Amino acid sequence: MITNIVVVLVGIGLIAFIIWWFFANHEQDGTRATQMGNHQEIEVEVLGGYSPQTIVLEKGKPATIIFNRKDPSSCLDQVVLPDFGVQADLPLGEKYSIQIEPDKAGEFNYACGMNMMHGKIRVE
Ligand SMILES: [Cu+2]
Repeated sequence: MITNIVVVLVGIGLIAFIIWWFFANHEQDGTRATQMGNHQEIEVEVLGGYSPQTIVLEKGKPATIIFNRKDPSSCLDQVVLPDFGVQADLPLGEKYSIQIEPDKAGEFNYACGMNMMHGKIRVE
């Protein structure tokens, strides 16, 4: 009986920790693209999701996002950036660059082909 209660409490603790971890990650400010004159560039690792989850681009400067797909799951074999009219197949184990023109400030979500994994682009 006591053992059961302990197991339940440990379970609740673990779940609370996972939820906290999940939301803590979401609150990150985002990673800024590297500025190279009139161009900017940032790499996003594709492994169980998108990392960094939020990338920050400077408005009005052409940007290259380099997706580095390390995840063999077919869930992540496609990336869709609806606000930028991009839909791309990501080769496994290779870097794949897409070019976008972030000419509007704001937050833009992108996702895998099934809309299950999400990343965010903040333009400022
Ligand atoms: Cu998916």
